[in-house]
Amino acid sequence: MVTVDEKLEPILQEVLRRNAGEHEFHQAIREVLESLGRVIAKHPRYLESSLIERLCEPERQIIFRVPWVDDHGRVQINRGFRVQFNSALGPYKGGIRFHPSVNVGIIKFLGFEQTFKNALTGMPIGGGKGGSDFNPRGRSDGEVMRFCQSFMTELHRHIGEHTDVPAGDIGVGGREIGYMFGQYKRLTNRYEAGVLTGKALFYGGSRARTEATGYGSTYFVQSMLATRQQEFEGRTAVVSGSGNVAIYTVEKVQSFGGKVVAVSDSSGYVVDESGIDLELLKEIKQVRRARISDYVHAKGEGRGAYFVDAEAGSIWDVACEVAMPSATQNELTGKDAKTLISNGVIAVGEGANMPCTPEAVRIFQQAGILFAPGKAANAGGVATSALEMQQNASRDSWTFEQTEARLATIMRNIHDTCAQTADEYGAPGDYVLGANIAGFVKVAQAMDALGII
Ligand code: NDP
Ligand code: 2IT
Repeated sequence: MVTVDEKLEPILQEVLRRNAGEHEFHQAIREVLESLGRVIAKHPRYLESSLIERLCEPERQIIFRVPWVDDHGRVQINRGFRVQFNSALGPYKGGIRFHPSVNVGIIKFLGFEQTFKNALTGMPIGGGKGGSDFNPRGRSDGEVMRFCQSFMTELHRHIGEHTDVPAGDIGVGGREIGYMFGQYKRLTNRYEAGVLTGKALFYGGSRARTEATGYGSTYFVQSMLATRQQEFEGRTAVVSGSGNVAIYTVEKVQSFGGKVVAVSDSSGYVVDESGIDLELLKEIKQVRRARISDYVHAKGEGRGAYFVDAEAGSIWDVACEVAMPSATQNELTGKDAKTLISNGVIAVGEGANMPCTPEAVRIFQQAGILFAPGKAANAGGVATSALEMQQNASRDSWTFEQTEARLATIMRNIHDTCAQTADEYGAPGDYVLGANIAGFVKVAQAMDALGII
């Protein structure tokens, strides 16, 4: 049973007290503090100057009203958030999430995780996250545009290429980034390409950014498998979700010779024993913006694909050797972990942020399953965002091959850093500990050097 070191326990208790009810934030903090006992034993100076307490407190939290008018002329009001968590290593950097479940605790957990993730990339970026409880599902393009414009009308005062650089996350893709960039440009009268990443190629986006998170998490799992002389070739995989991260995970796993047999959305999951048809998946999700069950109808009844409603079962009931949870937080429970293990899973790579519950992580690790935590495995997205910022700053545009090669190198380096750090701190193979410690040390060193700010 992992516990928090007794010297860190008061810090945890204070965070729980001061951020009451923010369960996801508590979960993320607890997981990192569980790893830091070994660091403070080796480097007690990190207990000085309340460095860890400062690291757990966002530098700035902005909450604002987002009023907009729907297609029926009715006024709608949402809540907008931007949590600027830590800027010791560079401007705040992290996505924007539009989902009805968004609240300040969720944005804080994401901003906290982002700080360590961004440090692991080795790029000069701090951590932040934003979003709104706006639900884009079923909204027209016009409604989404008006919402994005209203959201940016407030957000624009707080961001900038040297201040804070948002990007996409759940519910925010190329369309939303375009609307937000347009409004930022209009409000500031500046063509400041580096203020947002995830832009389309024709106005300053980077090749391979769209693919980067899913490709990156697949590269990470490939490196993990290689430590046991294993590979994707010939293995079955299950990828939850069917959004940006999931789709490009399916694409990369397939290119490595793996067979993805199931994908999902919040309504349920689809199993296709012959392997998910990637082009059909893209057509359903990216072009039609439809539900995953439509995959079965589009493929044709009796052609080996079937749909299971979310009420009737979990995607993790589907047998596989590699599991890549790529939808949302806490989507894979302890019970799911046990099912996956009894069905023969050998590796789990978190494409989403914190998709496995703490109990699930413990069960995988105790069973000796290769387990890649999200803050390491899904860092390819933000790393490629930083490459987009580089291209914007130099007014350059790299080829797909060049950009993907950089991504592959970055992912290999993150893998090796996590593995070596775990070795160094006496926990070989523990990528959770490796990622938390390596990320923490980078941020802590910078904070230490900058004085008490
Ligand atoms: P998308 O909006 O493109 O896709 C999200 C997918 O997850 C959809 O299939 C969605 O189903 C499903 N999903 C979302 N919320 C829930 C829920 N509460 N229950 C069940 N299913 C849900 O988002 P992304 O692919 O961009 O993000 C997926 C995950 O990856 C998130 O955790 C995000 O933070 C993380 N991530 C994203 C990065 C990026 O570059 N985009 C980078 C690093 C991490 P439905 O359509 O039915 O809601
Ligand atoms: O969680 C994440 O790393 C993202 N949503 C991507 C952030 C970014 O700035 O590209």
